Amino acid sequence: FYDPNCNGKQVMVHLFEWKWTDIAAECERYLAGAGFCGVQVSPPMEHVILPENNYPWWQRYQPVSYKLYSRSGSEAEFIDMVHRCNSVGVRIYVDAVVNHMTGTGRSGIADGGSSYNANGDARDFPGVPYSAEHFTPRDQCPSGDGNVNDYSNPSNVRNCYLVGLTDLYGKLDYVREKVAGYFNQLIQIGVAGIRIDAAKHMWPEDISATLSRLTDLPTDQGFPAGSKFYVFQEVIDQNDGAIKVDEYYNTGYVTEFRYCSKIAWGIKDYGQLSNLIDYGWGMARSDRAFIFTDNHDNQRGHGGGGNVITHESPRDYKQAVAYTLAQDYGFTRIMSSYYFTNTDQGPPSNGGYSTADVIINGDGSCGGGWVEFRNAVVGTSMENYWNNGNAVAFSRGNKGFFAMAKQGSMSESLQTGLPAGSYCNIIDDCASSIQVGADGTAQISINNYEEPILAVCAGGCG
Ligand code: LAG
Ligand code: CA
Repeated sequence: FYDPNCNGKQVMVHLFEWKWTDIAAECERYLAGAGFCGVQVSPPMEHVILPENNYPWWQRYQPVSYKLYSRSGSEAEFIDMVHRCNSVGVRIYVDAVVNHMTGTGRSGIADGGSSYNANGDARDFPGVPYSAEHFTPRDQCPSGDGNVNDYSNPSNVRNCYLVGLTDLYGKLDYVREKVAGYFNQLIQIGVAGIRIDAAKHMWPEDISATLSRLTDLPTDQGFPAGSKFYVFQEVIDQNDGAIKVDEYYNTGYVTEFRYCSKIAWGIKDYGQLSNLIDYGWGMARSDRAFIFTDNHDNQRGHGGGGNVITHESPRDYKQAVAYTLAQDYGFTRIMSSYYFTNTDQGPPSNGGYSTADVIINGDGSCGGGWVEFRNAVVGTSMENYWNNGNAVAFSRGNKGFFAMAKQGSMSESLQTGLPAGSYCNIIDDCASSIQVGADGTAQISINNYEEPILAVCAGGCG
């Protein structure tokens, strides 16, 4: 569960709420050439539809069945996307919502045609099918109202209803079989892995028992024989409760939310960048840490929110994402979302429920240089680390060098770790370059307020 199945590439992008047809085109148009490992897609299963809330993005976190029919498109469109992305070497990772089904008190018919009823004691999801006996019995949940409300007690966190969502009883073979059936269906199509939503609210042994039922990835979609599903688990551990990321190491990577806080502090105060990764604070080991500057929840103040840097402060955001991709910790994901003024707002629409097409500007902007840098320096560690509180620089072995200046300018003679020669800066498309002398040092100058960053690779990054 630890190999993302993309030939050693290092960066995933979350195309939040994008439609399958748009993602397929994006794989072919841009992501393949820019060196992306793959795409995290929004939950593809059938979900509730909530006109009364103006079709919020979070309706997709309330499953009705595992039929592949969602706001992003039909099953046929999903399969076409996976196949087209695989054929240009870009993998698809599904956001898997399997801790729960819909909220209590909800009933109706979803877009794929399946009915659901979670009114009162009813727990009817005939599209799977699940019924009342497949949900966590009330006596297993130690909270007064049946909802999660005590993060110091694992039984409360894992057996009670998360924000009123009907909690699947993952102990049952029947539930494990159904969830594994969903995953095996994805595998057969050629999906390379999953994010397990709300994994913190699931028992690690239930996840493990479910994953033990999975088949290998299909060779006809370009996976070497014996390839396994890649798994990253959403565990929000901010040292604020009983559940720790290391309980989930046996079943894959874990989301490291402390990194979001750390990089935000580091960009505010460059001095902090020197101790970004704090194992004493419980941060996940590097080969289990799944990291990001922000995610779909915390950029909206959902999922507990937090002090994170988002697109709302573009200059800081560029620095945070650049640093994240240049340093050597964890597996990285970047975020591509949509503009919003309200934290519940769904994606741009054609009116009502129908999601608008993504429009690609003529210049195709959004530089791929960072992804290429991270791929080019894979397997090297950070060396020659230098930080004066206003500017920071380091090498990645003898393959790459990175520098960033908080105020927009710096000029310093630094050890680059690179062989002698001239290297061009990927950030300004090689308009500037550095000259490395026989002793490995170079004069590092930055003069760019908006993008105060420099990165070079031995042999070029691309
Ligand atoms: C997650 N990780 O553990 C997702 O990343 C997060 O986006 C999901 O919550 C959550 N778990 C459940 O999958 C989102 C929204 C919630 C929303 C929920 C279900 O952040 O606000 O809850 O999805 O759609 C909504 C209402 C609640 C209501 C609940 C049940 O906001 O007030 O109680 O639905 O009806
Ligand atoms: Ca649970």
